[in-house]
Amino acid sequence: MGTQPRYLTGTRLGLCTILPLAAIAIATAEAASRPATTPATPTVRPFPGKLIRNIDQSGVKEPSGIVYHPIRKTLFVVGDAGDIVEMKTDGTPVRRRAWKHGNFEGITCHPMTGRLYVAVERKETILEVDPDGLKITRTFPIERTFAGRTVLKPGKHGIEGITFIPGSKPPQTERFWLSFQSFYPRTDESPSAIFAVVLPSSAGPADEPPVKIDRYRPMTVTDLSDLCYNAARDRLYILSKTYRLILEMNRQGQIETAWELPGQDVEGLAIDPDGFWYFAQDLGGIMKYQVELTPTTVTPHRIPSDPP
Ligand SMILES: [Ca+2]
Repeated sequence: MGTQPRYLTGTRLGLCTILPLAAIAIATAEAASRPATTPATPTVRPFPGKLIRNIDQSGVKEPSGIVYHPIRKTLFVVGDAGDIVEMKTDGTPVRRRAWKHGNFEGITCHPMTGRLYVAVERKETILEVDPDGLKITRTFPIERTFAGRTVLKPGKHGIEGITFIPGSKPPQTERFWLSFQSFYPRTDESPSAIFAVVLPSSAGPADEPPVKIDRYRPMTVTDLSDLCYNAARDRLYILSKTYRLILEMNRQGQIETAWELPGQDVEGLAIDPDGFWYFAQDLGGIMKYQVELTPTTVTPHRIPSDPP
C-alpha cells in the first residue's frame, strides 16, 4: 500500500548514493554495541533468475505476501483484501479463506511448528494461523515504541513484510523480523526500518498482550515491501518496491549484494528448497523464477539481533 513519492516515480536516480547510505545506516545502528565499520558498497546487479511463468490460478486479490511451507511443501499467499490462499508450487489451488477488512501484507511460517504468521498493516498486528484449518489461533499486537520513541507511527503506512529467522546456534533466540513501509529515511519519527519481535512459542490466550520491539534498524532505502529469510544461504532478503531492489543482508547486518527486483509492483517473496523464487505482485500474479546464485560461505555467525 502507499503512494510512490513523486521524486522517485519511474526512476532509480540517486541509487548510487542510497546504497552506501543504507550500509552506513546499518553500521550506525550497530555502532552502539560494537565498533563501526564501513561495509562494502554493493553494485546493483541484474536479477539472476529466469522467469518460468505466472502460476496464480486462484485470482488472489492484491497478493502482497507469500511463503513456502517446508512441511506441507506448498505456498501460502495473502492479499490486501484479507485472503489466505494455499497453492502447490505449480499454482494448483489447495484451499483458501477470506477475512473482511484483512489488509494482509505479509506471511511467514515457523519451520518447526508449521504455524503461519500474518502481518496486518495499519493495525500493526501479527496473526497466528493454523495451516490445516486456516483459523486464527492467536493475535499479537505490536508495541509502536522502541527505546521510548514511537517508531511505528499510526497513519497511512504500516508493516508490510514478515519473515522468521532461527537462532544461528540453538537455543539462541529465534525472532520474527518485520519491515515498516515508510517513504521517509531516518529523519522522520516513523522512518523506513526493519525490526524484530520475539513471540511466545507455547500456546497462550487468543488475545496476547502487546509484544515489544526487540531489535530495531532504521534503513535509508525506503518502501520496504517484504522480507524473506533464505536458510540455504543464511541470508535475509529485503525488498524495496519503489527502488526495485532486492538487498541481501548477512547476519552481521551488512548488505552484501543488491539485485534488480523483477516483475511489477512486487510486495512478496518466497523461496523453495529447489531454487525457485516466487514474487507476489500487488497488481496481480505470482511470478515463478528459477534462480541460480553463486555459492556463499555459510558460517555460524551470531544472529544480528543478538547482543555481542
Ligand atoms: Ca499490498
